[in-house]
Amino acid sequence: MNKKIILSGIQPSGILTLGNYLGALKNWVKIQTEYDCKFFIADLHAITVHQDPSVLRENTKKTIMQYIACGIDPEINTIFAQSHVHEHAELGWILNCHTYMGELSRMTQFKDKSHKQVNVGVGLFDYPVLMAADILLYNSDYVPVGEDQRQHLEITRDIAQRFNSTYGKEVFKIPEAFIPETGARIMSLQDPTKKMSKSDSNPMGYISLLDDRDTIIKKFKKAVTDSENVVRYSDEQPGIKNLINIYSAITGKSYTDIEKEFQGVGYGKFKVAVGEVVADELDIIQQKYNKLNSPEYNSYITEILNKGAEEAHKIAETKLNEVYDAVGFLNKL
Ligand code: AQP
Repeated sequence: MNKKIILSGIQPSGILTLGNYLGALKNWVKIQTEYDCKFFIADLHAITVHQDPSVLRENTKKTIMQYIACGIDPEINTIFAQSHVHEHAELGWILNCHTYMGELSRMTQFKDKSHKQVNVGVGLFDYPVLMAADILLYNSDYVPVGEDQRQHLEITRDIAQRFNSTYGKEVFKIPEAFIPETGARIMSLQDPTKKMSKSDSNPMGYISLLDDRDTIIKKFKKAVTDSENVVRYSDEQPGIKNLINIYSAITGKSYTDIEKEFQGVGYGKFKVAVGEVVADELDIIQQKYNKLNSPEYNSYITEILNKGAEEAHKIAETKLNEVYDAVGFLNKL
């Protein structure tokens, strides 16, 4: 039986965070045997804000190693770098011609990210169209999306439906959101109203997957909370709610069990407990990562990328040909 197709990616715009892990990677590991998964490194997306070229190259390699260290199995999944499959950019252009300025202007991620830039690049505005191309190239059935990406999936569906009806052909499969069982939105440790981001200018706001134990505990100890001193899962206590979410996502314990476990215990002890479970889980990932990061694994990583790009290209090429045909481009003979 054909497995349903899932596509997802992460930008190599820094070292991955606990947010990327709990919101994406940990869930990908759970679904990787049940679905036909394409996991890519979104390097074309990363340059929507300026990246230092040598850092980007390093981070791209590190991102693949982090995928594998987190448990993504290269034997059963297609893992590739987005820029290695040129059809992403090409389909992006075609879809640009089927997307309205007004639609893109409503995207909240653009509004949030453009505020942080002095000169706002067109790529940042156009990001959702490239994301639509990523998804539609592979006939994806499902796309795992957090709350932050839901709007982008909606616009992908709109563009795909518009394209199909314009040309009177079912060229694109209409993808659905895949809502993971767990994986709350992880917030910044310094401002629990903002999501945890790898490009945060304050490293105290995020836990990097490669932070050492002492740094992890220190960051949790300094996490911004409130003065209630009661471990309770409530919107009025966003800092504590975030820590409970993290503790729950790592241990699998329910919010009420966590509230009971830390009843009458001050925030100090709770924060250290959260830091400890996170450090334990990341320690296992870091051991695998360090092994992959040694020179003897260099060619292994290159092989995974080459194989992934080849597999992805085959599917993407077929879809792009269908698209070129639908819009009326002359066949190259
Ligand atoms: N804080 C988060 N909580 C839960 N899930 C998160 N994801 C990212 N941050 C959190 C999930 O990770 C996947 C994609 O990450 P991305 O790097 O491609 O884009 P992003 O969401 O913009 O991540 P960052 O870390 O905030 O990157 P920068 O700082 O470069 O913009 C998605 O599945 C997302 O839901």
